[in-house]
Amino acid sequence: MSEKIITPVKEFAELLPQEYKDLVNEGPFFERRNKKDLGTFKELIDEHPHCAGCGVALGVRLSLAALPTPEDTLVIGTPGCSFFGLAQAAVHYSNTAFGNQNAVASGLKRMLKIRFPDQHKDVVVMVGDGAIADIGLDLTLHSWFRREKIATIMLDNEVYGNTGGQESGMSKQGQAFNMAPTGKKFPKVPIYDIAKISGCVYAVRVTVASPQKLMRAIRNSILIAREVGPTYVQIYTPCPTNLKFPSDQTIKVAKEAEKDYYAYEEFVTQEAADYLKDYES
Ligand SMILES: Cc1ncc(C[n+]2csc(CCOP(=O)(O)OP(=O)(O)O)c2C)c(N)n1
Ligand code: SF4
Ligand SMILES: [Mg+2]
Repeated sequence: MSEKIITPVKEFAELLPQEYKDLVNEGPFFERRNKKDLGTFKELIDEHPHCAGCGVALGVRLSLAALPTPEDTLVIGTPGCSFFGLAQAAVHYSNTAFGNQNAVASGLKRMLKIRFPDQHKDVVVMVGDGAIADIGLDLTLHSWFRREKIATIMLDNEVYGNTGGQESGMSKQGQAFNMAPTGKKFPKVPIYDIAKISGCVYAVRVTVASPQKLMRAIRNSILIAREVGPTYVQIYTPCPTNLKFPSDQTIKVAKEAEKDYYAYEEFVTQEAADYLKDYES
């Protein structure tokens, strides 16, 4: 992407709300950003519609701030709470029919490779747990089996948040919701473990309570997907509205989960580790 592409034509620029002018003028483009830079640049408009204390919104913000080259990144989303924020972020974004994200991302990645053979164009799927573990499971797995060079990021709030609280394959056993009041009868679907045996060359499980690790995982997953193969990052992004905890407790809930079933884990093949070492040196 060139600066020309993100700069609106004069007539249109005058009509844009200030929030969008800020995305253009103070967005993340062309400069390397990090966690410490959050709040000093504009990666998402302030009036995004996530609930107060939303773990998904935090996961989206940290992931966007960790993109190695936002100007050359295409984020693919699907219905779910994450797409509220993503659709209003300073990044190229395309939505898909629910669950189709990895199929659409595969096609776009191949098309971008043909159109820009000498440049890296990163295609990054950023969607909810229901989109990956339930309705889009077959398309996700087949993109990994085919070794498509895309990064897949799950924002795991352990529920269908966007539609008012239905049980997801990633919900915890025993957890009850507004629209699933009797409690879940089986454990979380082990997508992280499935990723490791389905073709992913790099996989990480992390929570929003560890922003440094999270951002490193996002960056690594995107760099490795450029050359080596599919990658997967699963982020625990607790939802105060549906899990019914106070909205100022999100980090505490994530921290507690880290001590229990959401401890940090990383899987990397030798080929991916060597690639990363060469890239950094
Ligand atoms: C084909 C299709 N089925 C169902 C829906 C309705 N729908 C929209 S979002 C959603 C659940 C999203 O859950 P998840 O992927 O976990 O994301 P979250 O909202 O929790 O972030 C559902 C079932 C839809 N839009 N399209
Ligand atoms: S329902 Fe949950 S995941 Fe969705 S915006 Fe609200 S807090 Fe975030
Ligand atoms: Mg969800």
